[in-house]
Amino acid sequence: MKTRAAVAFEAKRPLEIVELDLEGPKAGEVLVEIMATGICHTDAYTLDGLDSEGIFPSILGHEGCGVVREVGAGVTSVKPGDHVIPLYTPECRQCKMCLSGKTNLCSAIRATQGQGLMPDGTSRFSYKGETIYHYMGCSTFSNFTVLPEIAVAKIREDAPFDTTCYVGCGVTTGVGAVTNTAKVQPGDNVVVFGLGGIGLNVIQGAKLAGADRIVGVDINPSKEEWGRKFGMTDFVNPKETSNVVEHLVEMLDGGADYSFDCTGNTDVMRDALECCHKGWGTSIIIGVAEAGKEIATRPFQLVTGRNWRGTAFGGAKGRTDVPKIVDWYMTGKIEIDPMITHRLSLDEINKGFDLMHAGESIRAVVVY
Ligand code: NAD
Ligand code: AHE
Ligand code: ZN
Repeated sequence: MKTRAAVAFEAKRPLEIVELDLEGPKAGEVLVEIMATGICHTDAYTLDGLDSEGIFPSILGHEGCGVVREVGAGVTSVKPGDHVIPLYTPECRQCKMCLSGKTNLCSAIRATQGQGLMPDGTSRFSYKGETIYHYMGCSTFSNFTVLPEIAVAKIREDAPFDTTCYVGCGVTTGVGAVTNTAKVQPGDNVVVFGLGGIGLNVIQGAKLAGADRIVGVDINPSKEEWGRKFGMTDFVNPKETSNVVEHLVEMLDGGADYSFDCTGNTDVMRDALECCHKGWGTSIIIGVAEAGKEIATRPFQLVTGRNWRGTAFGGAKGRTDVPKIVDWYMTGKIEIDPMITHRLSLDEINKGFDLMHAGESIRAVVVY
């Protein structure tokens, strides 16, 4: 079949909207009509050539929501008409990682996913006979995409596509980092670095968990108002303080119980660790750093009881947890609507990247 898609033909070049060929689903796969997709900073990072796994030409996008239109042989968990969210972290429930009970990092198809291919080692997309690669196993910047059955979460049908797509990455990552990874407890003090599409969801997760002080840190002063909307109690602009770590440690009587990096900047990651409370403070890395970047601190920071951890997709097990997060949204436990700042057509998708880089959007969503 044919599908319209925004193709990343090369790094650092705007996406091009073209009509592609898409092969139907093979055994264990499903064809999904994507109804809406968010633009996450990770898409920009890959398009900017900063991803060590970046492959071109490819179809980016990993924060979508849509409807199953066809299923391949042997598919039993979803059927045509089901509403689904594609999962860049699938959940096979059979691999060592899934069975460990210790992680959401399913390993069933990670190797081929990282090569831009379906689990059988081939791509379903082509343009003028040339292979176009998949991205993060999702490729939601295509109106139709093919996904392995283990990489879709079935969700309720009354959830609107143009907001619920955000659960496919940003909402689950931010809220899950607090509830699944850090397991923030009532009364804990939290510091969030970077108040964008992920950081604001960390803030709303921290509020949900009953955190006491929720301190937001951002170099963009317009983010103060955004943070306060979702439960931030204090704001710090690092440009207005000579030493942000000392400032935070003093402000929180010794430091944060939990801090979160939502910037992808390795210098910020160091500050996030070092503003944690001696003896127990834990810093969670969410931000994705440029290829070749490394983190550093004095080992003494860890010797004296601070902990450094990371999280992917907020520690969520996609097929199990994503439908629950959609329920949280639909019942008002968490908010999404105010964070969807822009709705665009597929033809306008490059504007969504510009808005993100200018710090003007929280989430720009492409509605097909
Ligand atoms: P975004 O562009 O919406 O937000 C980034 C925010 O960080 C902005 O508000 C910006 O002003 C702020 N910022 C930039 N430099 C800063 C600095 N030096 N100090 C303080 N604040 C600073 O991006 P996003 O969509 O929220 O994504 C944030 C990061 O999380 C990205 O690196 C993205 O790739 C990553 N991410 C990781 C996961 C995961 O599973 N681990 C999931 C989604 C996104
Ligand atoms: N490809 C990069 C790593 C990118 C990365 O860490 N991705 C996160 C999700 S970001 C979503 O916006 C993730 O899930 N990581 C776990 C995994 O298995 O990829 C690189 O450095 O090579
Ligand atoms: Zn993302």
